Amino acid sequence: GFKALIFDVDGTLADTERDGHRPAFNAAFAEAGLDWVWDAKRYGELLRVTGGKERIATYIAEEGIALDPSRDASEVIAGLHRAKTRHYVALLEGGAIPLRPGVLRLLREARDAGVRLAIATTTTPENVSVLLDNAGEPGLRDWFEVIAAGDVVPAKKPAPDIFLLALSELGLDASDCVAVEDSDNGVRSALGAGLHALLVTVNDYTAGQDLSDAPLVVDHLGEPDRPARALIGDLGE
Ligand code: XBP
Ligand code: MG
Repeated sequence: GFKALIFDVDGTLADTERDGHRPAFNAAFAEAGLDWVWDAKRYGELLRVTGGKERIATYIAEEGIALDPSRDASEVIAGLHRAKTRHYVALLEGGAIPLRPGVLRLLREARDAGVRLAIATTTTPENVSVLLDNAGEPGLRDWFEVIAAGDVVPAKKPAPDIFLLALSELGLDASDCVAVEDSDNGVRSALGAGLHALLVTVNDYTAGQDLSDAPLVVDHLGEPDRPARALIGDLGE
């Protein structure tokens, strides 16, 4: 049987993008005195770029925004991004974003069955901690043996690096693991790492993406008549 589940975070464990990351970016821009506002639609376009700093850099380039030439652009972006993380953490500490339906059940069933749990995400490590610590299940963060997150690898998704790191920290082969993702970038990353047992649970931002390379795509993990365990059975266990 499968020995571990490796989860993406944003869009998979929780719908963090539209009402979590997006307003946090906007708050950071406003705080810096910038008139940049990312509405839900524009943010959806910008989501094709993973990583908050990378997303800000893409926006600046696409809008043709001229930054203060006396300051290093990557420093400016890093400063905005630090502020964004601060706003995001504050928002989630207030319990703004719950886990998606079925997620906690799947985690609990896997854990009870001795299946190991890991995370492979593009997001900043603090963002993972604050989500798990405010999900209504005390100690949830410790259920995850491996949390691979953010800038610890040279290339973010769709590159396979972060899944490869999670696999190496687990000490498992890709064929022993199931990946759970929500997006086209995540699918490319997981498949690139050799994770062919791949469950995709779409959300409003990713439902229209080309996910045809994924073996199993569902709307959410919460179908009462079809528990997540049965879905994973469909992946060939
Ligand atoms: C998630 C992301 C992240 C978040 C913001 O992608 O792209 O950038 O939007 O995180 P995935 P940071 O779910 O494919 O890992 O601002 O902390 O980078
Ligand atoms: Mg995601």
